[in-house]
Order: sequence, then C-alpha cells, then structure tokens
Amino acid sequence: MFTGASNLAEGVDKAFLFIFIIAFIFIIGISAFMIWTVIHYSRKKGREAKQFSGSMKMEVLWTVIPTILVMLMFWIGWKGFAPMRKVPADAMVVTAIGRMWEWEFVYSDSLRSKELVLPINKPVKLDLVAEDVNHSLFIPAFRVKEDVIPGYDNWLWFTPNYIGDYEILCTEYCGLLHSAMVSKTRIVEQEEFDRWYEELKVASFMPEHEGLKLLRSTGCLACHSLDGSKLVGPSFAGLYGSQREVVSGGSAKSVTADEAYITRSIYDPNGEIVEGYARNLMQSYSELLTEEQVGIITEYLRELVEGDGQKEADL
Ligand SMILES: [Cu+2]
Repeated sequence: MFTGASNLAEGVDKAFLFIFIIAFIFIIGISAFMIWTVIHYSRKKGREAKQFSGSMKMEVLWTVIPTILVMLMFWIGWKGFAPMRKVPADAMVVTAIGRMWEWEFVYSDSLRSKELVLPINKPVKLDLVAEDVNHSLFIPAFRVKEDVIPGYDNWLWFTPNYIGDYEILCTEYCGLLHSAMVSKTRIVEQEEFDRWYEELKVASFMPEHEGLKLLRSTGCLACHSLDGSKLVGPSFAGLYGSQREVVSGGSAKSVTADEAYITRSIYDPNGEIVEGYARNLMQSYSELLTEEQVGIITEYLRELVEGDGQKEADL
C-alpha cells in the first residue's frame, strides 16, 4: 500500500491518505446532501416556507466534529513530520549544491558527483547549499523536499530502503532551465557503493586543468558546452581567437575572442551578446571569479583551441 522508498515515506503517505479519505467522504456527503435538499425542499403547491433561527445542537455538532477531525489530521501529520527533523547521529553527510541549473553532490574528501549514489539502509543527511538563487530539492520517491536558499543552512535526511534509481527535481522556479534541473539518486548495496566511491576517488585524482575545474565548479558547463553542442549559451569549443558576431548597445559588430573579450563576457555578460542568443540569461560572475581565476579559465580555453596536440604530449 505504501510505495515510498525511504523510512520517512510511510508517515507522509499515512497523513496524505487520511486527509484524502476525510476530504473524499465530505465532498460526497456534502454534494449528496445538497442535491437532496434541492429536491426535497423545492417549492411545491400548497406548502408554506418556514423560518428557523438558532440550533444549539447543530452549532455544537459542526464545531466539535471538524475540530476533532482537524486535530487528528494535525496529529497524524506531526507523527510523519517530527522524525524528519531528527537526524540519527551516524548519518552519512553529503552536501547537495543547487545552482542554475544543475545539482551537484559533494561527499567527504571533497569528492564531487552529479548523481547521488547512496548505500541502502544507511541514514544520509543532505546539507543544502544554493550558489545563486532559491532552489528546492525534491526526491518524490523518498517523500522529502526542502528549500535550498542562499545564505541559509537548510538540510534534510532520510534512510533509503529500496534498491533503484529515483528522480531528483528542483521545485522552486529558478530561471530558464529550471525544468531541466533534474538529477538522479541511485540506491545500491554497500559493496557497490564502496566500489563506486573508489572509482570516484581515482577519477578525481586524474590530472585536470585548473581552468576546467573552475568551469565545472562554477557551473559554467551547465550552459556552455565543450564539444560544440548548442546549449543556452554559446559553446566554448573553438572559442578562443575566433571572430564573434555580437550585438552591443543595439548594434551588431565583430570582435575577436581574446582575453579581454572573455573577461568582459564573464564580468559583464550582457554588454555584448553573441548573435542568436538571448540577453539577461547570465549574471555577472565578478563576485564568484577573481581576475586570476578568469586568467586560468582563459588559459584553458586557449589550450582547448591551440594546445590539443601539446596537451596529449604532456600526458
Ligand atoms: Cu532550481
């Protein structure tokens, strides 16, 4: 009967079902009574209308019964809610980062993953961090949902208790690609989790350009591809040194994508818009990336175009 995949699901489903059944009984009962009165008390020949005023019995009934029902709803809801705010001491802690428009999960040892892989039957606490605007993390199968707000330490916890893949959604409208802010949680046996974690560790020690790391951690790659495919923003492939047709202050012009152009595009992204792309989708990253970091990113974008052969030789 209860199909949720976490320890918290049953409490939520019970409250939902209880409220649903009461609402269902009432809508049927009230509708039937309405129809009955319309027919039974309709105007008929030779029947006088009667006036009523006050009925202590009715007043008490329709005050006491709803009060009892609402208190029952509260009690059942509370029993489902209270365990959600009591984290077991042995819970594994994972930081869930929400940013436009992706989820990222940071495990201990600062290991990062785009999907949330967890061992079955182990409590996990998700610390919720927003890097830009308000988001909300929702895992329907586990019946957990909490807002992810910049500057506010929110969290949630659960114990997954069924093997399987489940959707993770954002349920706070956060801009153009809000509906694409979808990830996955994979619940696996402990041994498989350990294996996956080792692989994550190995992958994270692979040498990677600092610029690429910055592009990843700042979320740039959610909107700009590295392989030439068109996303919300222009691709980074073949960018450095190319001629860009841009619209600036209402007029079109051609600029070379050099270091100055890349810096302008990061700090003042709406100053020049590449033709065919929309304005005001990107915010300035002047608070998030220092000039030195922009330099490292530029260096990476240059290597992406010029240094491909060289990089392979280095490896
Ligand atoms: Cu979002």
